[in-house]
Amino acid sequence: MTVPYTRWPDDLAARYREKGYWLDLPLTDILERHKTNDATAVVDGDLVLSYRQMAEQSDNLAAALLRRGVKHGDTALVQLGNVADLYVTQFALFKLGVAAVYALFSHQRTELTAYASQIAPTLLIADRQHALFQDNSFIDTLCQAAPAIHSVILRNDGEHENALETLKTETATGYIATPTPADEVAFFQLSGGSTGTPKLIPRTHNDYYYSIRASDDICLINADTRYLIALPAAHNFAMSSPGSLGVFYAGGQVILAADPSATLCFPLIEKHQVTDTGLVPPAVSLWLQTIAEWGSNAQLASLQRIQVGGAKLSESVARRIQSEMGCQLQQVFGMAEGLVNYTRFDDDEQTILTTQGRPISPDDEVWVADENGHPLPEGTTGRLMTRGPYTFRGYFNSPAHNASSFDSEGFYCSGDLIEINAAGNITVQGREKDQINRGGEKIAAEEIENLLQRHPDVIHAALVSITDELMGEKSCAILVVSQPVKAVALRRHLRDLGVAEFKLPDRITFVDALPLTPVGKVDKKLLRQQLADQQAQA
Ligand code: AMP
Ligand code: DBH
Repeated sequence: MTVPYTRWPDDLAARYREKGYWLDLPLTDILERHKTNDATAVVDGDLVLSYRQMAEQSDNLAAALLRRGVKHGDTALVQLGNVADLYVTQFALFKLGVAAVYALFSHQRTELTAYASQIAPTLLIADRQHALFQDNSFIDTLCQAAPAIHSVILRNDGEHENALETLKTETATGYIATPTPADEVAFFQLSGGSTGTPKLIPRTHNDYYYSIRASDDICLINADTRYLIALPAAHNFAMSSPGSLGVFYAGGQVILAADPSATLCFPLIEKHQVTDTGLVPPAVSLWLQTIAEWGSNAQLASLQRIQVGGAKLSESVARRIQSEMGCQLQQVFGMAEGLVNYTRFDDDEQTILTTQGRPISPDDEVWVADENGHPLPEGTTGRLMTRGPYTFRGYFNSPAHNASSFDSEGFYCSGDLIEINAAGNITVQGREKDQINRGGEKIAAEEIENLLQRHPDVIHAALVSITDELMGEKSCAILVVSQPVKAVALRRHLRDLGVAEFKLPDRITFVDALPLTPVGKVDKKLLRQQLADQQAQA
């Protein structure tokens, strides 16, 4: 069975092929191009993997999974952190034609169960080093939620027949890859989302491969690139803008870091002579702070370019990058749903410092709509609407949500409020979707409100953003309770239900009743205003 998804209409698909965006090549081609290359592909701590080794290990893993009954057209749930095995696994699954969800390492029970129940995987690949997989109890729960799982492969699980380490080293003889056709789903990206259940984004080989090749041109990636991946490696930014796949396409080197802390990253940059990296704004601020404290940026001498995205970068921080880090800035405004905007390195300074750039492709159609879906004139702020050769056409199995996220011509409404200037550069002005952007990590308000409301003492819950100097935004839960309950107890309740730590409310406050709009919805604008007033007084 192939994974169902909403396709591009024939006329657009024909156009994307004609223009050379869609090459009808599977993503396995990225590795195929370099499979006999002995140059380093990935550095993961002491482990150094060449392209040849990555090609061999992914063949081995694919063949071993095939012997275990995993087959073309299946789906998989994978949770691996910033480790070389993530890439070996990804290429193995591309080769097998298995569409996977690559969950973030920060994801917990709630997220993994939600993904598994949506895609009904036959295969689970995870890491014993993750707290959830230290014993088998959660695996049993997952298998109940997703009874099709028949193979469980674990990393760091000793030396037995189902350990990832065993599978990737069992030599495959004569294995031949059978990726899904290039216009089929290669894998699922994760949406930051705004709904109770996390949504999945089907990405095809054709669309994703185009975004990667075109990103390489814009981001100046080549075989000499040494790219530090310090953000979650499975995130769309770190995977494709240009990310690991962009670096592999060009034959460069990926250097992995477990997190973006300066103490970890600066020595790695120096040791491996890193040339490029991608960061979220709070990480940039922390790097600048470290440079100021140490009075030196000498360890960053090899760093030529830094990409910043995931959340809005302030002009004041942007200005400091060139002078204090000694490298060029590229702003990136992207989304796992598709559309990615970059400032270009030859743009004027004002554009680089104050805009989030312009789309990758001449065929990215981006316009600004008012609340009724009508186009607004240039220079006015409104809703971002887009379609194009690598922007998805619908979330997986979500007809109701799709009906409200797309207009009748297939334009996706991202929920961002933007302005487009005369030169076509976009500035992100705000957001309409019910989401908190906590330094690039997205929190769907409804997901956390639902979980809070499962606490016996919570009657109503609203989650809204509060401004934070370092993170840009943090989250605040405003609760109506039936009897006094401590904030620690509520956080424990959320942890017990199992959600990513970054989704726990940073602040919790209590009110007698939530304010409502005239139509009876919770008035979040008013709540945000009230919290801002309180912050201003404090
Ligand atoms: P996600 O849904 O997790 O892929 O996150 C995509 C969203 O992140 C976008 O729709 C924006 O709201 C936000 N975003 C990404 N990059 C930027 C940026 N450079 N400036 C402001 N917001 C951004
Ligand atoms: O925030 C994002 O999702 C994002 C940011 C920069 C993204 O998906 C991307 C680049 O590709």
